[in-house]
Amino acid sequence: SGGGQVGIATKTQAKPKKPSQYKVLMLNDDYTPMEFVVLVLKRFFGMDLEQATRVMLHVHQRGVGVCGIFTYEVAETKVNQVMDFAQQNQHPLQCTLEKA
Ligand code: TYC
Repeated sequence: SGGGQVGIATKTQAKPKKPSQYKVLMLNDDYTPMEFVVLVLKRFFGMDLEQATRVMLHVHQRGVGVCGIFTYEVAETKVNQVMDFAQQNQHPLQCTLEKA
């Protein structure tokens, strides 16, 4: 009938940490056609024509711009897809990752 010391569980669950986020950056160059960059932004980043045009012009004018922010795995996949697609079409377009 009771009396015995009953321990209270105090160990908490290890916190699942939120995955780090990475920016996918598009870099300007002098040769890739503007329409190709717009196509890339629509195809791989789900932008509509208006968004894609705005981001493309930003990169064209400023040299670099953010295509989106993703987990590392997704960001790496996007970069590879863009680089493969640019190479297939013989454009020097460059895309890279940066920790957000
Ligand atoms: N500067 C290119 C041109 O004048 C257009 C361009 C925009 C290229 C954005 C790359 O990420 C880029 N044709």
